[in-house]
Amino acid sequence: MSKLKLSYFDFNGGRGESARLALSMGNIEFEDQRVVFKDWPTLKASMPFGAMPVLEVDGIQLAQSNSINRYVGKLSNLYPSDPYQALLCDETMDAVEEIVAKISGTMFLDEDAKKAKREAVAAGPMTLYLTHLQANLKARGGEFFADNRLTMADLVVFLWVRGLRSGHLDYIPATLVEKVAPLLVQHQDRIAQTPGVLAYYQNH
Ligand SMILES: N[C@@H](CCC(=O)N[C@@H](CS)C(=O)NCC(=O)O)C(=O)O
Repeated sequence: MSKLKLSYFDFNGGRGESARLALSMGNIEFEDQRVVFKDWPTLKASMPFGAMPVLEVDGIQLAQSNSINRYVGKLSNLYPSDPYQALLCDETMDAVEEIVAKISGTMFLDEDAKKAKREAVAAGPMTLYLTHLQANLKARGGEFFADNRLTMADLVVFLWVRGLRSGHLDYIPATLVEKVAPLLVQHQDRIAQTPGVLAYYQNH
């Protein structure tokens, strides 16, 4: 088994959380490097593409959250082996990444510009993405996004929806998901009750 080290920021969310969660659910041993924000400026240059998550596999650094998600999903049996089901899983994860990137792009705007941009994203693309993900979930039986079982796609959507509903993102209404995609709220609640997810958050 390869030696794994996952580096990501020290909070229970964001692009690196799905990989940490999946590795733990799969009982895959890894070094969990949780970077505190004050250390980031000195660490940034040591990361490929200057960002995290980064997964070291036997000392080789690899980046890009969804590439990491696919890899750890395969290790922990949370990624479909059927090519079409894998496509459904990937489509879901990439849709979330696309909309997450629209919000991270506002992080360092001044307050007025941030408010205007985030309100526009919430009313426009975010509503569209939530609505479409909900329609996909419904069309696939209402429980899981791919493979009729829990996969990385469910973990990624669960974490994203949980983050949106926490109200921690200024100018994104915490009630948006409930309003436009109530099935995703039910999905979040159900995934949160999965034994492996429950066990992980008892310790984190
Ligand atoms: N496309 C990359 C984006 C990575 C990214 O932007 N990560 C953020 C945290 S979620 C980051 O490292 N931000 C700090 C910085 O860019 O200095 C991925 O999917 O992993």
